Amino acid sequence: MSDDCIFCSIVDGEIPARTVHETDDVLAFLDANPLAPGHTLVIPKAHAARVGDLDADLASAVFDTVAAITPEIEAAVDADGANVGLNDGEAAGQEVPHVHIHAVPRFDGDGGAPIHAVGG
Ligand code: IU
Repeated sequence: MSDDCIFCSIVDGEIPARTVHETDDVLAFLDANPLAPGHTLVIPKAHAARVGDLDADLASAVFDTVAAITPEIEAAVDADGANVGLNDGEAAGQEVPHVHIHAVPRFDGDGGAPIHAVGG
């Protein structure tokens, strides 16, 4: 828990969020400003600002959750794919300094950009 961290407040239930999936170590919830229906954030419950702050076990747990739920999210919103990505550091567009992986459902012909086009 880190004071003044909005995602820690979500983990603690002080700020409401729509939980998609939860384990002892990981929480997945719907993004408050979704880029697409079903846009989900997957976070470690323990505070870690940057991806390099995660120990190996927690990094595995976070990615295991991403791998498990992304197909389920796609099915739930009838998507054709998903962008799965992480902005690491302010320079990379990280707005909330608590590690989070985005799973953004994508739809054939939706006109969005793939991750490799971000900033390009
Ligand atoms: P970023 O990778 O740090 O730029 O993404 C932050 C995301 O957190 C962004 O998609 C916001 O919509 C989302 N978010 C949220 O879901 N709930 C909040 O209270 C806040 C941000 I602040």
